[in-house]
Amino acid sequence: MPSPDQILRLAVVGHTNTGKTSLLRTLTRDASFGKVDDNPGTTRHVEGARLLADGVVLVELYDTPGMEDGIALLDYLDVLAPPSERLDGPERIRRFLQSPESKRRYEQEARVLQKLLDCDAGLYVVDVRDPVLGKHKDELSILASCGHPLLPILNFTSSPGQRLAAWREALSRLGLHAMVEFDTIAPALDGEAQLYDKLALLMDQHAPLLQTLKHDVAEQRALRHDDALRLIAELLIDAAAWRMASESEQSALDAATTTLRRKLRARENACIQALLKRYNFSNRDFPAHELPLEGERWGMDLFHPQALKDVGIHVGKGMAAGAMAGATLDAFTAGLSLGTATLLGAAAGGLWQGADKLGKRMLGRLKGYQEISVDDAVLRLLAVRQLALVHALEQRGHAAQTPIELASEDKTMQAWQRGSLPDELQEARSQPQWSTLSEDYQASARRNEIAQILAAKLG
Ligand SMILES: Nc1nc2c(ncn2[C@@H]2O[C@H](COP(=O)(O)OP(=O)(O)OP(=O)(O)O)[C@@H](O)[C@H]2O)c(=O)[nH]1
Ligand SMILES: [Mg+2]
Repeated sequence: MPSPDQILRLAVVGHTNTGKTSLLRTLTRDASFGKVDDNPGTTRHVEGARLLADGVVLVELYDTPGMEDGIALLDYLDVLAPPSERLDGPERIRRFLQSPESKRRYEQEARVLQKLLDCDAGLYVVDVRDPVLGKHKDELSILASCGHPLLPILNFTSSPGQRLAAWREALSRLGLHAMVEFDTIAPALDGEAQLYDKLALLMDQHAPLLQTLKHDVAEQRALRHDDALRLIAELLIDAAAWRMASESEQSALDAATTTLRRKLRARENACIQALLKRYNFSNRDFPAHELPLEGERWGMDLFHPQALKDVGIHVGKGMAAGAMAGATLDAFTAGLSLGTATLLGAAAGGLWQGADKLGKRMLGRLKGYQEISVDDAVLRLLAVRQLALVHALEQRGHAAQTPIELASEDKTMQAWQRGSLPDELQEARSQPQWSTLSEDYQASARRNEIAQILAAKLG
């Protein structure tokens, strides 16, 4: 475990309202960190957070209040410590921190400068939509006086109206040549890696620690991805394997279909919750799925033809809206891929090993039963929707405020929109006991193996 002096301490600084608190949220994957708001002056005090790898604290990050009036502060510093005195940067800042104005007019700025002095380096957050003004230059020159490396973080790079080139030039003129584009709402997949690499260039004594952090971030990302695909594979197996027996009268079939839909919606919801949790997001990030029954968001309902069309799945006649939409009716075979006649004959002769589970009374009435299972189109919808969700979660920074919108034009999703369903799902179809939705659910090595293969195919 590194001793406290081996922990890298970073102050997140910058003009007010540039996304400093947002950066902390995204780097810590914690959407509840601090307070984020459209108005300037939101953060009033320094607040810390930690970055860990393997349970070991590597970095302490400090959120600070925004700088507001760099021009006036620089003038004040020139009065307090005139150039003729030849004080160096940190000496000038220390003199300011002992001055009465540091407790009054410049209280916010004093908190920032004190924190930056205490830290090893600063991350200077820039809103690249802002024009480069004198106040920015003055505040940068004050921050640079603290004598620590400053890495500019160019934020809002995915927003329209940016002045990236102007900022790059202005920063270089102030001697800041290393900088990194990092949009806190939609960071590039390798955004953190770039940030830690650039930082390592500025402070080579901390390079090994930053390497460790960078590798851990990549490893965690890969683990999350694998876990997510496994969650989806489990959902698909549960859905594909599931078979419900129903008497053949229409009213019984309708009732069974209603049950099938209700339970499958709940099962999809459980998968969505698990995915959100795995990526450290919450229902607030994806409210669209919360109204899966009738109502204005019918487009999200698993069994509504519109939901299929929305994600590019061809809707056959069977999926026309109606009482049985989304369910497939079969002669009763308990999922075995035997001809019905063979099965019924075997069952009547007591040879079929599933007979015990069904009970003697039922056996006599086998012919009067039908099986309901989940339609292929619904399996496709389940797959496409979860894949689209994972895609969105992987692109999303924890600073994001607007709800997730699913898009379904990814390559992996295309295979699920058209093409044949994977063999693994066909196999699951004939194994009703593989569905955790079934009362007869049984864990098995083969199911586990199939889930693994399916997860790999989803990737
Ligand atoms: N579109 C977009 N919005 C962002 C981005 N970063 C921050 N915001 C928004 O900008 C506003 C300010 O973000 P904060 O994180 O509160 O900024 P801050 O620098 O901590 O602000 P103060 O504490 O007031 O100095 C919020 O409404 C954020 O949601 C970004 O990369 N893209
Ligand atoms: Mg803030």
